[in-house]
Amino acid sequence: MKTIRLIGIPYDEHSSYQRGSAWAPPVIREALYNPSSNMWSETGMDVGAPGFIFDAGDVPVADGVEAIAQIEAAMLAQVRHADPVLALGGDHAITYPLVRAAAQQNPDLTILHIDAHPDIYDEFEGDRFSHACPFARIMEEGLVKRLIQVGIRTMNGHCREQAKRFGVEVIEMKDFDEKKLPVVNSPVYLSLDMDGLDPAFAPGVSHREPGGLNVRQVINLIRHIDLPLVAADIVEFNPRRDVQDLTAMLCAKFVKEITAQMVYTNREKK
Ligand SMILES: [Mn+2]
Repeated sequence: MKTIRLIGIPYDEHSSYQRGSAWAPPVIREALYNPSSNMWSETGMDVGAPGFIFDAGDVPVADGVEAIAQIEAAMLAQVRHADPVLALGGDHAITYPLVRAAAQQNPDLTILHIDAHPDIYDEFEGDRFSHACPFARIMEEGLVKRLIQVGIRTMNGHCREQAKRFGVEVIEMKDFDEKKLPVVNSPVYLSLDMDGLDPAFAPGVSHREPGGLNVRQVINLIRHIDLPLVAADIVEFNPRRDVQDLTAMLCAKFVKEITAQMVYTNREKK
């Protein structure tokens, strides 16, 4: 059985509106081990049992130009073990270096990206590494085979052009159909932006965008991945905006469900 490597990336320097997601990793860990719940995934796996999760701790990231390279190096050190890696952000800017590293181990990745926002601006407020830009950098470099975005509800003209230019498969929230979930045909990187959920379920985000996914729909999207889920991130949880730990507990639930899906989809088949 594969052990899932958990790393925290406490980094939010490229947030455009509000900082605070750098505080998330220790808050998510605390929620994960909160005695109000248990460590069982809904699939019937006790992901708290020995051998399921190896916690590699938080990556020290300095502010400034070296940060992106530091995050990539830290992720590379994890993916080299050939075990699935789950990264806790941090803002969405971390996904670019995380995918750069994951792609070195897995050249044909499909990214399943759950978000209110396409995060595909060429640049945002003069910042090409903004949390609004990671998927432009990923697609420019041809790091992945496919990018599938789900839950999007903030498309503007520029981002629509960018999506077309890069051949992104965008499932806007207005068109989301639970009976037609995206089908993948290569190993998967899951990028879960907590603002993809409706703010009623996940208020602890910087950019609250009404009209989003519910918790069950996101779990079903995770459960629908039937090829190896090799890496994932949970980003944009901002503890400063949370209400009564609702979003912290939700992140913890996703850690459990993603871990279980990683174990299941990377199992050795007889
Ligand atoms: Mn977002």
